[in-house]
Amino acid sequence: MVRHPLELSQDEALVDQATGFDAAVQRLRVGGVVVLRRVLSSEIVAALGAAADRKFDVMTEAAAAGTIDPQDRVYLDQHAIAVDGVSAGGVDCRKWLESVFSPIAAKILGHAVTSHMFSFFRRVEPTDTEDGLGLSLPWHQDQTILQAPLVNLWVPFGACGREAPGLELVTRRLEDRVPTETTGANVYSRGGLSIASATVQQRFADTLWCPEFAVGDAMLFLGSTVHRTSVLPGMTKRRTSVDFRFVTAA
Ligand SMILES: O=C(O)CCC(=O)C(=O)O
Repeated sequence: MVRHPLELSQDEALVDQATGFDAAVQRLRVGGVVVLRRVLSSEIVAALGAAADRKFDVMTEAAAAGTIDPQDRVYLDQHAIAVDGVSAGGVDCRKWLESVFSPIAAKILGHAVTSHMFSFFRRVEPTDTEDGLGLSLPWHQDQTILQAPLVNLWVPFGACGREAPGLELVTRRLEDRVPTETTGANVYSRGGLSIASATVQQRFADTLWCPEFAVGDAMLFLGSTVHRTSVLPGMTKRRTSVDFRFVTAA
């Protein structure tokens, strides 16, 4: 596979090495996104995935029993569950993700960081389409939704981008809010949070990137980076992943 300029190889990507850390920060500053190849061990990724699956099971049972919290129900209907309260091997997932990746986010945001409650484990099926159930997220900027600068850490728990849905991104660092539209197509566009595909094509067609991911890869992108779920024809597998947001600490 040809290497994209906004990715770091396994050796470079080790976030506890000064060189990998600086290179990741540099790529984020230039292109708004960096993919860190094989930065997490397969054991850790499997533990995170199993922890997410357990909480999906608990939430699904609670929904069936009518005991689920109404907000959790809204998330579950979007195939998402909050990262809060999930542990893997006795370790709190939120704290663990913070401990590994917050130095990069802090450097980008120029301040100590914490994770935002708007952080989710997500299951995306190849049958999730923008015009149908609305579970694949349309073009958007996270910053428009949270109304604050942030860095998104996105980690899939299995290979994706080829057989399972991935993510498509604009590989340009943007400072401004890209205009949004309000349509009835899905939960994002109903709230006026989605960016029209025509706008993305007009302004950013030459910068679009749909990375393929292997187990252990992680991606970081800025709150201003325009992105969407990528469901391509011929995909057959479900993807489970975490999208985790770093914001400045109070
Ligand atoms: O995982 C996905 O398909 C969408 C995630 C996303 O858009 C986000 O993390 O903001």
